[in-house]
Amino acid sequence: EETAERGENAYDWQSLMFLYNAAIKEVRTKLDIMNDEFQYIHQYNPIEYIKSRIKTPNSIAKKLSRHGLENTMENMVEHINDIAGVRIVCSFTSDIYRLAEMIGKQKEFTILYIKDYMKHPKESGYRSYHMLITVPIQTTNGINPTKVEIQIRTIAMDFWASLEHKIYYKFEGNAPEYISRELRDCAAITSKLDAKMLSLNEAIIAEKERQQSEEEQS
Ligand code: 0O2
Repeated sequence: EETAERGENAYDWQSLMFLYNAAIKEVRTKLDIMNDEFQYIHQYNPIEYIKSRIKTPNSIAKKLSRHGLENTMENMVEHINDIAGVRIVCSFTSDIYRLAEMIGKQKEFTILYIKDYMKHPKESGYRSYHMLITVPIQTTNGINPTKVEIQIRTIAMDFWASLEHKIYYKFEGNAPEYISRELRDCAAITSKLDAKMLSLNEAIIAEKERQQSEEEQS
């Protein structure tokens, strides 16, 4: 029965995945252009790298069941907001808000919501800036607003999140308290590292400006 159901819905599944893939392409291109503009204004590239992925059917099913929802295509489209995911890894915490502002100004993007886990870190220690947007995808059937979750983080935040994700998955959410505590400690360390790197960068910029004005005066 399950196979028959999947067969009937194969076309829908494929066209949905086509939309999510197209949406990722649109977002990545816009971000590339934004990075170039940023280079032009601030003389450096804030984006270290961009990763994108389509959530696997298995991971979608798991998330639906975590939310107590039946594994249907309707529930998936309605409730799973990160089927198309784009992750922007940048240099400094200040870049995150600059990039978020630039993304917010994109006319083609509609911002559905923002979750600022930098201002309000999660219980786990997770920090990141999430934006849920829709991008219009034009097909022969018309315009399809398609959801993409954009996560913006520093390298340090990404380092922590990637490792925490791996460790925590081994316990399927039931990690012993001392491990969760240690992970929260690590999050605090990465947060300190981000703050130090940011102030170091600011000091370097100030020093460069001082040297330049000295050169101009002599
Ligand atoms: P994966 O494998 O990364 O795709 P939720 O509350 O999670 O059920 P929602 O609304 O999507 O639903 O939550 P949120 O917090 O806006 O975004 C969830 C995503 O953020 C996760 O996706 C992770 O990518 C990331 N994330 C959130 N919290 C943590 C955390 O504590 N540790 C790590 N490493 N990542 C986190 P998925 O689907 O859970 O996982």
